[in-house]
Amino acid sequence: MPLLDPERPIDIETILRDLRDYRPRRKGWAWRRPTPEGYRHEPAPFPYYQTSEPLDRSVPLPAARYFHGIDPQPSPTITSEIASGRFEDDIRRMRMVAWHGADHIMVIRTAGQSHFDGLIEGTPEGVGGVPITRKQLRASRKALDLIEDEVGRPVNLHSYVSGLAGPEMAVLFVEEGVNGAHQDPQYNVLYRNVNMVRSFVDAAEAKTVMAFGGLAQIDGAHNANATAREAWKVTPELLVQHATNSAFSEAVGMRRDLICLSTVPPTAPPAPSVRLDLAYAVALRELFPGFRMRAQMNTRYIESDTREATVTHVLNLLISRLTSADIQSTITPDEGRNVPWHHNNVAAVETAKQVLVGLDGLSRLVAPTPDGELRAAVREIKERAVLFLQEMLELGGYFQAVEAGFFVDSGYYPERAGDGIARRLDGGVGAGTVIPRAPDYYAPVCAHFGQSRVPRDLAGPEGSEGTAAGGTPCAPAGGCTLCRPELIPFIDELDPYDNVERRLEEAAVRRGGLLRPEVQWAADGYVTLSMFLPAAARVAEAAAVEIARKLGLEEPEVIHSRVMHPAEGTFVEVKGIVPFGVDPDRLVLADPPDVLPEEVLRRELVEHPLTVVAATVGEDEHSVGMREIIDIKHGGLEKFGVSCHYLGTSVPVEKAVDAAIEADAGAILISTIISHADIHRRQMRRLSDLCLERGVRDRFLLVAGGTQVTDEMARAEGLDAGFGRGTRGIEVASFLVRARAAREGRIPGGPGGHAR
Ligand code: Z98
Repeated sequence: MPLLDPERPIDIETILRDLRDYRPRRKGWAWRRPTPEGYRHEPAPFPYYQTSEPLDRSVPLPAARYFHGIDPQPSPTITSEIASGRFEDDIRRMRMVAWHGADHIMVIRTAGQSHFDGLIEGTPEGVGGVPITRKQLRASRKALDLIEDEVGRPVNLHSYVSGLAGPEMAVLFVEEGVNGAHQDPQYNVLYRNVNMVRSFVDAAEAKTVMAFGGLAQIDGAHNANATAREAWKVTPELLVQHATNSAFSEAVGMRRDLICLSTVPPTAPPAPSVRLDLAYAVALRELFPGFRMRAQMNTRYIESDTREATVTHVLNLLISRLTSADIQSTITPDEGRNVPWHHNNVAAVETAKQVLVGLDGLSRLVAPTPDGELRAAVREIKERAVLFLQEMLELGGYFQAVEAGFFVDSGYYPERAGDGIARRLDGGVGAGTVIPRAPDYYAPVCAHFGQSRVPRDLAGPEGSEGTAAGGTPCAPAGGCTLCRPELIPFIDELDPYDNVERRLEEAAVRRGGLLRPEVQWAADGYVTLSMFLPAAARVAEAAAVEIARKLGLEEPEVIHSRVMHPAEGTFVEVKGIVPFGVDPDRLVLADPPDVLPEEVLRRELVEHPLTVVAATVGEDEHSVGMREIIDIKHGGLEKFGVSCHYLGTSVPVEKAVDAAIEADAGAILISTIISHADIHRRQMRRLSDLCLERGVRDRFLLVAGGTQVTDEMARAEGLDAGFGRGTRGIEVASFLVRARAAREGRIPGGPGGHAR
């Protein structure tokens, strides 16, 4: 398959071509490869202690440009949850997040899929997630195989194996090279009201298949946190839920190092969250050695404020760094107000990367105190969890405890609020569907839980149980889809209307060859407007919608509002659809500013020092523009090593020339803002003439700046350059360094350097 071209969008048509014959090239979960302690991400000048191998291609954090463009990847796997409803759009999103450092793509499945008691085929559009089908998985895995090559790191694909069709999903996932899955029978019982017996029997089969395929498993304990009325109170129960799924998984044959506990910091500010969350995180890690930790974000308290959500996530990441995380989840900051948007997926991944790298080596500096408040809190949570388990046992076990409403009760165990989710042993979806296996039951497959007997007529000479003739349990039957992928039936689209080809056609029509904004689906047209209105919330929200409508946005809708003061005003964010596109071929593109790299400027100015004399000339009292060009504060000439003599405002041109001669300067910079009666032009001409009269024109570079000045104008008046509104110090510095070097027959930055 051809490699992706980093300069071009991924071609969905190519991904979809020949899917029938596509085979995933690897199976099972891939962890990041850690870098040794003290590793230097060259040319970074610092050692790192909790990072992993770098990417071949990536988008580094914004501030990386001050650090030689480095992009250290933190140690934990980073998740992005992808859920637009259309897998063809999600594939592009997967590529974007992979470039920002995500290597675990968790595809949220469409609402209600956990109630399907079988697999679905084709690629219908989803609601609140993507319908998980063979074609969708195969296309996603194929795209990720390409993306892996592009970024130079394995990227794991993940979805859900809970629900009524858990075992079928597990088989599908192994066949299609899916690398991880949520699997927790308690999730079925508590949140989907699937019968308990059915859920645990299914889980045994599903987990066996997942173990065979080397998938990482994530449990569902965090859901108790997300649904509880007072989330911090369910911490003892969370430990019990983790224990139940982990023990069951190991008993079925899963490897401990692929069993990931979904640990979620239970609280968020204004609760004193770090104090509460840290105790739970420490208790969990102490009780579950050898298991992996998947640090889920707190979603319970996310509303529509992306700033608030981000701060909660940063605090969650602090907990991860103070304890440990093998997989670091990210929830998008817009989770509470939209189906997450592309750029918010990226924002969440960047938040995780930024904070984890920023906190690199934290535990070398601070460690939780061995005694004191934290220990007492940890002990208390553990004790409550043990008491919870004991009472479960006294009652007869897990099923009885569920019947008695033990779970998701918002009392802090052993307190009870009586509001737990009670289910009946003989109730729920799928009740009564579990039947004992016949004594001669034979499952002709490589991975299967429990008893399976090869029929006599198929059995090899040396036995009739389990691994029979041919070495695998399925060999007597001619193999199974887990070991012989050519046996997998591939069913393409079943619905002539609701399928990916149709959607791609519709998107092409919507685009019409034009560029349109998008956040979720190709060319969906959505943009966000942010505004402050000096009115109370209700009025401000209504006004914001009206303003958006008048600006021409279709379907305007308030997605966030925040009171700044009950009477003084409200900040409102509105989303709406732009009803047009623009033709990219007809855009006039501004040339990027032609500046030298900062290190080249600095080197040049050390090797060839430069003094400039600067003044606001004529009868002009404006000083701010010139000061910004000179002062180090906002990146003026001083920052790069230019020595500047600023003479002040209303300086006669003669005085500027005298001062330059006296200081043996290399350049004279004049600022001239007032343009009445072309005075600015006359000042420029005066400077040029005076230097010529005195015979010093060749000694100085002559530069003018001001809001009405242009380069052409300055040159026409005899100067070497002119700079207008919005000029930055680095542009002037680059000009001075280049022009002087050119006069001296040198190239700044050395041969092959930056002569442009
Ligand atoms: C997460 N964003 O964990 P439905 N099985 C388990 C689950 O935890 C979940 C599902 C299935 C969160 C998502 N978890 C919450 C153990 C969901 C989902 O029924 O298709 O929604 O199953 O990343």
